[in-house]
Amino acid sequence: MRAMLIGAPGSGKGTLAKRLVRDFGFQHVSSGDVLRQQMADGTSVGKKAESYVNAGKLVPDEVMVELMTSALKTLETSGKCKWLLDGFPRTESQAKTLDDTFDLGLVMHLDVPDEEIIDRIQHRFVHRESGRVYHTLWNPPKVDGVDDVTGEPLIQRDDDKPEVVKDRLEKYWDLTMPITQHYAAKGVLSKFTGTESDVIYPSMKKFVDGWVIGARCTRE
Ligand code: G5P
Ligand code: MG
Repeated sequence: MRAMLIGAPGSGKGTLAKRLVRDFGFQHVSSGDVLRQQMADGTSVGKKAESYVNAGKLVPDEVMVELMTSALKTLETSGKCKWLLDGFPRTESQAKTLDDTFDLGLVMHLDVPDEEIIDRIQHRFVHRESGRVYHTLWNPPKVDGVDDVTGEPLIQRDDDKPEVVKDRLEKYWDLTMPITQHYAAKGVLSKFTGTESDVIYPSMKKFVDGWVIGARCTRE
């Protein structure tokens, strides 16, 4: 029951993960959310990561591997082995280290064109504390500029500035996209191509429905 979403920045990983959590009860583990929480808490990892994240650069592999495998081990120790990774692994080296610890049963590759992504990210606003994501036109908050749940102000991520988004997309194509081959070779990769999450999700849901029937956590 260990699954993963892989896709470019802004391809809709967080948006679709939310729906998969609602429909299948996955534990959502987003590396970006984990890092932003560390940064907000001012931990030593957060301080180390801040300059990389804000500049759209990848945080060093050894920091990410330690952070994410320890988050996953904590889940597994409490009996939760139905999880959905979002944003990790992002390099060949991260993927190999993850493989040494856990077997992923399903890797869903979101394939969304860069032009669509650049347009979306300009309209993205987030609630810093919870990570809730909005789009001013496609998924607006009930009240302009304010989080639906807490009523607190929404912000734009520092790494959503157009020049930083360009760098993030380059990193994706150079370092992350190639690792889909790693999962294709293992026979666990499925690709979902499109420009609208509302169109991608029904086929993704159907696919996960079929996968869940055959998948089992060893602890369940
Ligand atoms: P993150 O946080 O992992 P990214 O770059 O992977 O960041 P991001 O930006 O969070 O991904 P997403 O989750 O794929 O994007 O997309 P989303 O938020 O759901 O959707 C984007 C916007 O589009 C939202 O406003 C949403 O409402 C809207 N939207 C969704 N669907 C549609 C649609 O159909 N139509 C329209 N019009 N809009 C839609 O990582 C951040 C940083 O952390 C570090 C790096 O520095 C990274 O840059 N990091 C790592 N570094 C090293 N290794 C790792 N493993 C790392 N993980 C994170
Ligand atoms: Mg995200």
